[in-house]
Amino acid sequence: MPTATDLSSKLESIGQSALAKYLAGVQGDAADILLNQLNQFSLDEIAQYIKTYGPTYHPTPPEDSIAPAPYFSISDTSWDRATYQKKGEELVAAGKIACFTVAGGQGSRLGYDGPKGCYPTSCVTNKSLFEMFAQTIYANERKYNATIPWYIMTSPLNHEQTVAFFNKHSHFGLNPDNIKFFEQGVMPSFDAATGDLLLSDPTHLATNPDGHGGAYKALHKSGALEDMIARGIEQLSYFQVDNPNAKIVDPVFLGLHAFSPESSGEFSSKMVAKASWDEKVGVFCRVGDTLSVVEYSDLPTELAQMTNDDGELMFNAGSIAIHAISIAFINKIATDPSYALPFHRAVKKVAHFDPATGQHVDPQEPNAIKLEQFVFDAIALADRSIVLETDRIEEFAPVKNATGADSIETSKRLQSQRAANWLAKNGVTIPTNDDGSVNATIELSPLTALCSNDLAGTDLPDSIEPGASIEL
Ligand code: UD2
Repeated sequence: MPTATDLSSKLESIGQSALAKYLAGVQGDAADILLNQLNQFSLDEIAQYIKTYGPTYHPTPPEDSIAPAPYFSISDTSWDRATYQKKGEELVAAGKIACFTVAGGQGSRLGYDGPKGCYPTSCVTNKSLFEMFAQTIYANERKYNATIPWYIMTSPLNHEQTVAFFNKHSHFGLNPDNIKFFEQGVMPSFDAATGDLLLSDPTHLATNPDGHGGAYKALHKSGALEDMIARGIEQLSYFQVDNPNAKIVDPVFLGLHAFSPESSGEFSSKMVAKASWDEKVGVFCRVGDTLSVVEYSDLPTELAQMTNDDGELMFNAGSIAIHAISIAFINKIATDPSYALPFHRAVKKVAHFDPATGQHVDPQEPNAIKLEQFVFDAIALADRSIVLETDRIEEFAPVKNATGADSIETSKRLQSQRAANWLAKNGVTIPTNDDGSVNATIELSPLTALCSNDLAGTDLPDSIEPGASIEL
């Protein structure tokens, strides 16, 4: 392992003089801790990232034309939904599907001091997001008489708390052997003005999780991919920790992804029609010849607002961050350098220790660059990637913010609305407000039903009382 002297001269040679000088003067355990951390990174790669994304960063304007992406429309009857559903069900029943949740984010917008998956979210009983997903997996295992392993990506910021939460709740009744937690990687944060690597304290570099796109490497490095291969898993059902309505085992989607001639079975996605031009979701677009997600912050306003003759948004395919990804494709992205994903750059406030003054600095303005990879950038590397439209209320109730749009309040309303829709389809009279919204709070456990059809023949009330709060 390189010594402090080796690393000091290496840092000097890549233009990190301040850190090189500091490292040369650090002694004992403190030096060991810092050395250990530095040795986890390739300093040549870091130097390259700082050169590309640091103080002299020049974004290259996109040269390719942008057009709306094609997708399998929810109202299109020209493709055989029933056949794909059957094929998808066969995959699940054969034990070839695993669930994969990305849960490494900080959840800072929600203002919750813990892993987001632990957040009380169900609309009547306040089950955590993790419990809702666990019960959904359990119910699917029961329905298909199959094991559905669950892989959960955490980050160094929340790994221990996440594992402890599952232990405390006895894995919500799932077999612990079938739940695998692994940590995503981190990237060093660096000063936006100087490109200097930052220290979070006297013995640690300041780092940030490397984005959900870090999942590919982390799946490989942690042994999770190997575990999937040993279990005969072929496809992953990918979803974010913040969406309690995600249909995390969807045979139609999995069948279409794996068997449609229009898909190479590598990476597929789901979309909903955007609620408004400025909704904060990425948009599926065709950039040049390639299908891509253009993040909301990158889509020019004039394109986002463009409408067709019927007044509908042209760029309406909003990403709900649900994907199907093949194990073979993940392996390729993780191990083949020609499949490397790009980095996205964000300028953020990063508190740090100044080695020159020995002072802790709490910046008032954004001062540092954080680099992240995005999972959906792999779409461009797939041979043929498809997008399936789905219904917003059925599948998208994100919990992002403490209040306002995409908050716990809007999520609970959507969960309740979905439950009401399922009950109404099965003959239950639902009380409504003047604006048509449900005048009750209704929680339907995944153990009761995974879709409205599951309610057929079950014992249901004739009607729900106005204003009731009810769990079924
Ligand atoms: C994401 C999508 C957006 C849209 C929306 C739907 C991105 C960049 N944007 O927006 O286009 O689809 O979701 O809800 O994804 N995470 C990690 N590790 C990380 C960073 C994030 O695991 O290093 C997880 C995080 O725990 C969460 C998910 O990724 O489950 C989304 O992260 P976000 O909250 O940063 O993305 P958001 O809501 O801005």
